[in-house]
Amino acid sequence: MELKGKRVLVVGMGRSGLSAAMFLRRRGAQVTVSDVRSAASLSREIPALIEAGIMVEAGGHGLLTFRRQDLIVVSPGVPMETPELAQAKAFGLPVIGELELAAQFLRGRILAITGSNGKTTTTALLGDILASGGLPTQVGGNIGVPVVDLIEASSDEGWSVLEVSSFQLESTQTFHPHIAVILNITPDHLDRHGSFENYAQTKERILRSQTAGDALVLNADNARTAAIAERAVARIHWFSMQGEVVQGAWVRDGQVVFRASAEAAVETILAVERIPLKGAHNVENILAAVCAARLAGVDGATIARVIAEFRAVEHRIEFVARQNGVEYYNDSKATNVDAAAKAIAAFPAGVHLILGGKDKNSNYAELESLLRSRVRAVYTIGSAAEKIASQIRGMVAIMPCETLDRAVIAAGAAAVPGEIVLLSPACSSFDQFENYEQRGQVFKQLVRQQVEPLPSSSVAELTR
Ligand code: UMA
Repeated sequence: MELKGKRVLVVGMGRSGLSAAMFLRRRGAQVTVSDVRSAASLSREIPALIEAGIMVEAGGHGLLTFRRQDLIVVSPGVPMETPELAQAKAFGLPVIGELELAAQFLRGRILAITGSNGKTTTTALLGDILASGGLPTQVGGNIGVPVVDLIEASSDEGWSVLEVSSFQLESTQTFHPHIAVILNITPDHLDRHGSFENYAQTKERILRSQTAGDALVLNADNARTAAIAERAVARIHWFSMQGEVVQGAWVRDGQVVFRASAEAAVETILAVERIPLKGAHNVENILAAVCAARLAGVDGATIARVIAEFRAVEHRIEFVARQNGVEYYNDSKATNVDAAAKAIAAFPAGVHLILGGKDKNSNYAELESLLRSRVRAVYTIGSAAEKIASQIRGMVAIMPCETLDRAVIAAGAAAVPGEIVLLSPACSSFDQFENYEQRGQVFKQLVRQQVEPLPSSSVAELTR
């Protein structure tokens, strides 16, 4: 793709948009960025853009801005149905996402991980395993590092380990992972994709450019994921918690095992009890990672060593503190119902659960059996609070708290020794926070303040 002299519009001035704009500018494009946020709220971002010679449109998207372009690059959080984008497409302008832009310039091989839950943990773990196996490795994507930021340091011998979301896959055309992993597909982002089937089909775009020489790792236990096998051209390796697979990874007599092909010997990787991460879902993530890492050529002993030393990624069932026998866990990354279900299931009983945030057209009644069997009380926060309460009423005690600080205080006061306070909100954060990371940081600060009181100004600073 030739960028020199091209007029390129970047939509969105978040992490992806800023990186894409700077990359395009460095490659000689005439770049404009457009964002719905006001110039005042973008006061941190705008000076560096102007300095780099990038034109800025703030406070809304102008129809004309979207017309006079050779290419439009969209941030993942911007829906394709946005009227200005839809109109630009109708005029025949090429519209791609930041991932597709990066894919056209990234050198070396790509290991891409998608799924509704477990992506970040599996991506971080695979990044560590490949690097420990001596492979030049970079990690990026939805995990927080825009893929365009990996281009300059990429090499033909190297690997890019990428967490890819449905938002990023939606606008891909040539994105071609040499190894693709689909961990699971359960309802998420229904507000954006309209239906579960649309969402699932967007995830399937990960294999769109794969050929027979590539590899695809699929979850045999998740029906919607397993169904993808019919449409795949790449070699499939399966992982399963429920039983043996012909080629791939499973659990046998308490050991994670792997078999490269029907004819190959079964390799023992490590005992399940050596996995340091909480929850059965994390064993699934490990099985997927074992498949992908063996396919990338890393030996079993290295894989076992890295897994045994791996610690929970921040905001995923992350242990925060223990006070008077009560343990606090931050699972702010649980932005859908299935993720929250997995976190609750990681604890046998006595959970004080903080739920809520911005609803994504989810059904919280799906938590019923877990709420009844493991959860002592639910503390609701955010704009989804009333909907959540109406769907789970009668299943568990509910305490409306509106805000996270009130929920932490209420849950901490109610929990008795041996019980758990868990933030696993099943919603996105955008109604009260900048993103799930900030929500998790605020939670941790509030917990630490409760355990070891801090001056109130530091929490005020964080929540501002
Ligand atoms: N904006 C517009 N017009 C719109 C909508 C948004 O101008 O119609 C602007 C916003 O005002 C804001 C910017 O777009 O200034 C935000 O862009 P963005 O939402 O794409 O966010 P980024 O900061 O670029 O972060 C994105 C991913 N965000 C989303 O997909 C929502 C990050 O994933 C990712 O880490 C980052 O790129 C780097 O690749 C976050 C996420 O929540 C973690 N992902 C979802 C998830 O995991 O569930 C998919």
